[in-house]
Amino acid sequence: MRHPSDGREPLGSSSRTLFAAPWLLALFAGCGAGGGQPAQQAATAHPTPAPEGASEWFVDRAEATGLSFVHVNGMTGRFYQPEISGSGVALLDYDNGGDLDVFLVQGGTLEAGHGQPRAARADAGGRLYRNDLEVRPDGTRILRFTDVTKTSGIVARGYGQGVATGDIDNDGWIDLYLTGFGRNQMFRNNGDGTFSDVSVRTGTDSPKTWGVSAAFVDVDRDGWLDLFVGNYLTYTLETHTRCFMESGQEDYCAPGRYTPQRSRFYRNRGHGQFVDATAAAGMDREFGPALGVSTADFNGDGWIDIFVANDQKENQLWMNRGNGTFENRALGAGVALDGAGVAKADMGVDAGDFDNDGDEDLITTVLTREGSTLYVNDGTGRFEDASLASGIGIASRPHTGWGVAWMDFDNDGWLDLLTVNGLVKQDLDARSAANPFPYQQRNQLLRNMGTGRFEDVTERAGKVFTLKAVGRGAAFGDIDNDGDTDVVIVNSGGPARLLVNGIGGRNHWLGLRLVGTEAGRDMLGARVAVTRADGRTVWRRARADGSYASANDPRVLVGLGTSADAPRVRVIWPSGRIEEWANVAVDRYTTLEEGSGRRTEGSGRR
Ligand SMILES: [Ca+2]
Ligand SMILES: [Ca+2]
Ligand SMILES: [Ca+2]
Ligand SMILES: [Ca+2]
Repeated sequence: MRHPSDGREPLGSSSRTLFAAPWLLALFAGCGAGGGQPAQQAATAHPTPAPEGASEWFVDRAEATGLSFVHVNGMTGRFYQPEISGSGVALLDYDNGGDLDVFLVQGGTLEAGHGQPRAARADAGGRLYRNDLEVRPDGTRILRFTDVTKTSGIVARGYGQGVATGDIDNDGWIDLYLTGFGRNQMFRNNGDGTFSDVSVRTGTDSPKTWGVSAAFVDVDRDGWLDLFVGNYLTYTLETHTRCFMESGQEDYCAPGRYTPQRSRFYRNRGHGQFVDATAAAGMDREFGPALGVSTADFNGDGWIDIFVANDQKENQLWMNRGNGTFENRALGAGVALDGAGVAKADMGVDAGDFDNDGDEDLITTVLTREGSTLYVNDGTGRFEDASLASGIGIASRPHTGWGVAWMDFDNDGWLDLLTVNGLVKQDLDARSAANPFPYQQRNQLLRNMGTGRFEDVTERAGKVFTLKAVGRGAAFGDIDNDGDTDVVIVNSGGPARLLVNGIGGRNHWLGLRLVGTEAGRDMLGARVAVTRADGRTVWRRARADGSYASANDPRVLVGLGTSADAPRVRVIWPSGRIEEWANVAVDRYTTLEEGSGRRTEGSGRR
């Protein structure tokens, strides 16, 4: 258990012992004075008293906290393709209140002959919920959400699919991008609780496309976030094709029945003005039915790359050449197909250093009987399929996976895997009058044992993991600011769930928000090396993308196990600048601002 006083240790002389290491002396030689003092946020040192159900690892608190969202997929038996793929969710601090608010993407009802999909109800469209988290003096956390969609000015049009978050104009207020069937929408955050629809003005509305997962990423290091949008299939209700299972039952078609749609890359010319640079970046010729997008520096050259997970087609690994263009090296890198040469139905994806060797590894979620794919990076951007050796392949075979994240749910310093599952082919045994569209499955939690192998701990993860639903999007982040990762899940045609973590707080943790000097925004793509007193280092990065059609907490949460010593933190900013902070307090969130640390030389690797 963590001690109440751990978070209150002042930054003091103990840190100087770190300077005894000769290599550290070399690192800090010539550094200016005044650096290395991180800006402390309000201490969150008090352990959280046990809430109801705290003996369980995860408890669903959606309804109890006012997150009362029910997804509408509009299934009527006509099997229109977009009905099966929605939708996503974003965790974003839109009001800079210091806690994560929630945007949930809504579907609707699709009707042929209307050109644009029509909303199912007057209150349809995505919903924005403000987090009114209250932390009482005794440490009790009261989590409450208020639906602020109406006053926010966000009017989500059409049949929604996904969401991405990023501050497009560097004004310190996070902006919102919604993908959907028929058009996408960009909403600029006005900083006063309201948003303006700037889709057309920013040139990112992309009419007649079917966008799913998107990611903001500064690919050219100019300080402005660019935008990659993964598009799925060329499909209209008018050209809809009927497909049947072997049993004769009509169902949704496999993606191969339709032509993939070209994904889009928009370059931010500055101040949130975008230009379609898909062709200029060299991304216009190779594309597949894209469902998942994850951005990370896969070969450690300091330039952020883009991985695109395609549904039953080869994936793309867009390696950033550093001159505004990309090269798809997926085949040579071993991530176009799985280790057996099969193009699986990749849907969700996440990049993270699960084996703590300093490079970004990949997980993709796929169809039932295929088994998720674990691609292990050798440090140079070449990958090996370790799905079987890790145990992940076998464990995930019963599931059709969507939302996924490398998340250290127990804060032991090893990234675990949570996958959100739901079928795309009907489970005819479960079909009934009450359940005419039986696509339900259970979610899964796999614990990283630190040996390269994973253990299925779903049965121990809480009652919420016994429920079956049609899981799709999932966003991961610390929604109650208590130092462990919580999860918001969208279930197609069902209620959203808020899985509050009740186990991570048993270990120590480090919470970092990485912001830019001028922009004051989250520096997506920044890499962090956290070195503990015993010399062990873990690498993490600030990211909002990954999972499926969703946007995660951009803060970096690092599990420290039983170690309460203040670690040393090195940050590699997207600009290429490397800075170090000698000791950063544990069990609380600290904001590290670019330019306020000790500048160091060195590469992006250990
Ligand atoms: Ca903004
Ligand atoms: Ca690795
Ligand atoms: Ca773990
Ligand atoms: Ca939490």
